[in-house]
Amino acid sequence: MAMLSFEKKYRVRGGTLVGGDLFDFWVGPFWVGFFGVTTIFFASIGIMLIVYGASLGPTWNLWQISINPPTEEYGLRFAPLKQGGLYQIITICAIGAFVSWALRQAEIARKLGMGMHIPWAFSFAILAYVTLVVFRPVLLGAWSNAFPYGIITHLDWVSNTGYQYGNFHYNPAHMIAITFFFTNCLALALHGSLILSATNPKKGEAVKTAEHENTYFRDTIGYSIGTLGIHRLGLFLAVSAAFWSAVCIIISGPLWAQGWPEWWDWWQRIPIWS
Ligand code: UQ2
Repeated sequence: MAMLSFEKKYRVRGGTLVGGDLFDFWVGPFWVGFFGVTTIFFASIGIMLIVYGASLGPTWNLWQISINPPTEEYGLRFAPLKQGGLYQIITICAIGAFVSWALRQAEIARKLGMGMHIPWAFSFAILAYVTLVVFRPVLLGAWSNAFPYGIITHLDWVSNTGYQYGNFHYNPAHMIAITFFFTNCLALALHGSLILSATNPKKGEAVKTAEHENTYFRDTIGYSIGTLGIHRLGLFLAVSAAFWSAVCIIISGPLWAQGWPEWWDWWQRIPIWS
């Protein structure tokens, strides 16, 4: 792969968190690093175990393949390989790969003298995943509460878990999470369309700058959040969506075991109504 002329300037030594300069080199365009090695390690084993699990049957239909967690009787113990043990090892590999990736991001950020915004933001995505497959199952006392690794089966899990609480849309934290997802979608639509419209003017015209971008929004809604501001807003909305997603599922069961519509009975019980 070709290296851009200015890229050499950024191929600097140092910034590693462990191992000194042991893995401080590049393979093609990719910086390796200790956590690059651990990412490849965990991801390779995890993927091979997924394929092995799929090979055990009963189907090769991509939509129907599923690696399932142990049944409830195994509680929080390790299960035999074919009774959910595979799922448990795959989950360890997944967390190992995700955390390795976050630390790789941190090392590269240090190497380039950047802030830690990227690894921190990614950590919220990891938090949401670990909440689903570790924290909540532990609080509920059985790994069986984790979601299965399959395209259709994980959708069925979401549906079943939602209906287990009557109507999940009445979960207040779920409401907040959804609102962040939708607002994030709006912000990215506004931002993406603004950037493309400014950088793709009519044939023969010069590319527009931030002055035009600011003016567009001041003229239409009387306010521009700014070029840095829109990215701060996007980061906040995305991280908040992941955070409240984790909250909405961790409280379902451990904190509230009835239907979510019933949770709102507190509103009917306010003394002021009587
Ligand atoms: C903006 C700006 C950008 C943008 C966008 C806006 C020049 C390139 C999209 C407009 C965004 C606003 C007004 C905030 C909207 C608020 C919510 C909660 C969606 O002003 O600066 O930079 O991309």
